[in-house]
Amino acid sequence: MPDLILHHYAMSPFAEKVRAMLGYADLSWSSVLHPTQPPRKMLAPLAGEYRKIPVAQIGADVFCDTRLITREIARLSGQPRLALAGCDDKVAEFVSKADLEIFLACVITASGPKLLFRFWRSTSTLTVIRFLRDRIQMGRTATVRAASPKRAPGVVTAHLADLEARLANQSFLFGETPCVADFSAWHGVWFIREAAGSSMIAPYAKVNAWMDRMKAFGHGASQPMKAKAAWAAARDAAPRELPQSEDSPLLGKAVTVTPSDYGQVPVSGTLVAQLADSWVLAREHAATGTVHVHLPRDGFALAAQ
Ligand SMILES: N[C@@H](CCC(=O)N[C@@H](CS)C(=O)NCC(=O)O)C(=O)O
Repeated sequence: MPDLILHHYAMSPFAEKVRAMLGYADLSWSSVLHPTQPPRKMLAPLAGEYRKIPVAQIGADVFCDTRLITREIARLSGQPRLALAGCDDKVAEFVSKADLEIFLACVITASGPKLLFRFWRSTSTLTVIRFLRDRIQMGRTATVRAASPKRAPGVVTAHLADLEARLANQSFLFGETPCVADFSAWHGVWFIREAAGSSMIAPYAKVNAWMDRMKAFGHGASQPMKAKAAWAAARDAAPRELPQSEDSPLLGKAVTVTPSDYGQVPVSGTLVAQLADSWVLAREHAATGTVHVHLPRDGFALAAQ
């Protein structure tokens, strides 16, 4: 069985960032599909209350947020530049903008009747209604400010011009081989060109050619897996050994870790490690036994329960 299990859904841009990276890294993985909006009852025994997608699992370790998932792919593939820690500050700055401000502008720009029609064709009217209701509610409670529908296309065209300039003399955004930044930029433009079928990117020749190169990496070799088999994979494994934790008065205590941008549902558990880039919570469930849920520190808040 492959090491990595990805919990995702087809239309998720952040899941596409991970799928494309798995393709480039040439890793095989197991694919567990979940609904496009909560409740995600089959994911909860593993990731608790975490409400975003994707989530990755390696045995009894569960990784929330693509920053930690890409770190695991970099480790499994032996390609350090696929993780933020393996790149310089310029890459980190680019990724942080691409993964939030640009991503939201791409989604707002691409969302329209054509995308809704494609989504509706692949699902049901009820699912589309539930999805829209969920995302409107998520937008209302978000603390991060997304560009307005009027301003978002301008944010995207400025981003496309920036990508076009970066690609003038090189094949990928930060050199001749891809790094984590290419995958962070890929998922937003993938949503526009591939998921929504928009021609907005057509005038940008270098960006289109780069997108074709990114698309050619494929998604690696994946095999479908049922959620219950993923539970069993967690139950049959023990969480991996943790590195030395930093000191924290909350170690061993019941805590919550909550995203600070959107989808701010607190994830609960016992704090078992505070590491340089992440917090690790232990959780128990009859279906999975003990799992360790890894969440990034950057962009998340830790609190006593
Ligand atoms: N910072 C997160 C963002 C993930 C994210 O926003 N995912 C979207 C789907 S692409 C999401 O979860 N939307 C709400 C949902 O699916 O319930 C990451 O890097 O993984």
